[in-house]
Amino acid sequence: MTTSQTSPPKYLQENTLSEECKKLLSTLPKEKGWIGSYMYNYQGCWIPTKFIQGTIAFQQQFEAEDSDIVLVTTPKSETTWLKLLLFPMVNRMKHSIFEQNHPLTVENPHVLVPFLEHTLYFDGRVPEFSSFTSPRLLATHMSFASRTKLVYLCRNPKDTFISMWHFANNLRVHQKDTNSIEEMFDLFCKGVSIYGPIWDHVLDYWKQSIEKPNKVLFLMYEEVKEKPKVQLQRLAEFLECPFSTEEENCGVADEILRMCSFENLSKLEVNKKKTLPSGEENKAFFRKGEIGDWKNYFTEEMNQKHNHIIEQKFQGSGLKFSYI
Ligand code: PPS
Repeated sequence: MTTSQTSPPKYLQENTLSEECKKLLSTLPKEKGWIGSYMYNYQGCWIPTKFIQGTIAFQQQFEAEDSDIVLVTTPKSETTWLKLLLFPMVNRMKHSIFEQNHPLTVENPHVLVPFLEHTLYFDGRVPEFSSFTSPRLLATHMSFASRTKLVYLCRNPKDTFISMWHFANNLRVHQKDTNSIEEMFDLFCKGVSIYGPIWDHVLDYWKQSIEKPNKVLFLMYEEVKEKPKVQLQRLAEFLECPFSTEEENCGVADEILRMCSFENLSKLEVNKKKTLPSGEENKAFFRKGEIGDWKNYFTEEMNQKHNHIIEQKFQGSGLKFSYI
């Protein structure tokens, strides 16, 4: 009798680590992983096993160019949306937003704006940058100090947690092994979330944006959602490519917002049917995109515990989250 075994999707395979990396992992604190087996605390940040090697390669080898634009988020803070908005905005001279086969209609935003540690340097590979045009649009979830322009997007941590919990369970479904909300909430509160602690991540970039306002733009998803056009114009000005009067008259900013809306993008064939080279289905990145979904899941006890942590961590920083 033969037993047929299907191999796990690529994003769950963890057997490609170098001996050197395995040795390093054996010295680091570890906790249960949200998606893969474990997460390791590397330089104060919780990183899934699979991404450690790429993280180190990115840190050691990446050479920034002055014109680079780097998008930074914690996972599930609306990274996809930021990539969606930035790509057509920055490339609007090359690809008119009104063009029929705009790259956004045929490619997933994570392919158009790749992650440094997850994709370009994945497994310690040497990336090929020759196909990139200037300015290079790159993304990271890492703590990263650079001389290039950084755009940081954060989202209220309650919705970020719910989004991460759903996403992780969705990806773990292949293992028939989903995580309970209680267990993951406890980890999240301890700071053990992917690239967490989330509070350190957010505070680091919040401070950088105050110290270097020309280099680091700090955006909040809830503010972008409330006044998208104002925030898109702010983004364009920060990146020194403001919309001209002619573009204003033609409705370029409005068209970017329409094109990048959840309703429009999630319906596209590429985002409904295709998968990323790393194996995740594109549709996993489009769930609801709403503010306040946490209310459908949090108990009063979870809410109070979370509020208390937020109060402690962000006290005196001047940073306030909007939950509704
Ligand atoms: S990742 O893995 O870090 O890149 O994921 P990330 O993109 O940060 O988080 C996914 C959430 O973003 C929502 N999303 C959008 N919201 C608004 N508009 C658009 N176009 C859009 N695209 C994706 C997605 O639904 C996830 O949020 P939740 O709350 O889970 O729905």
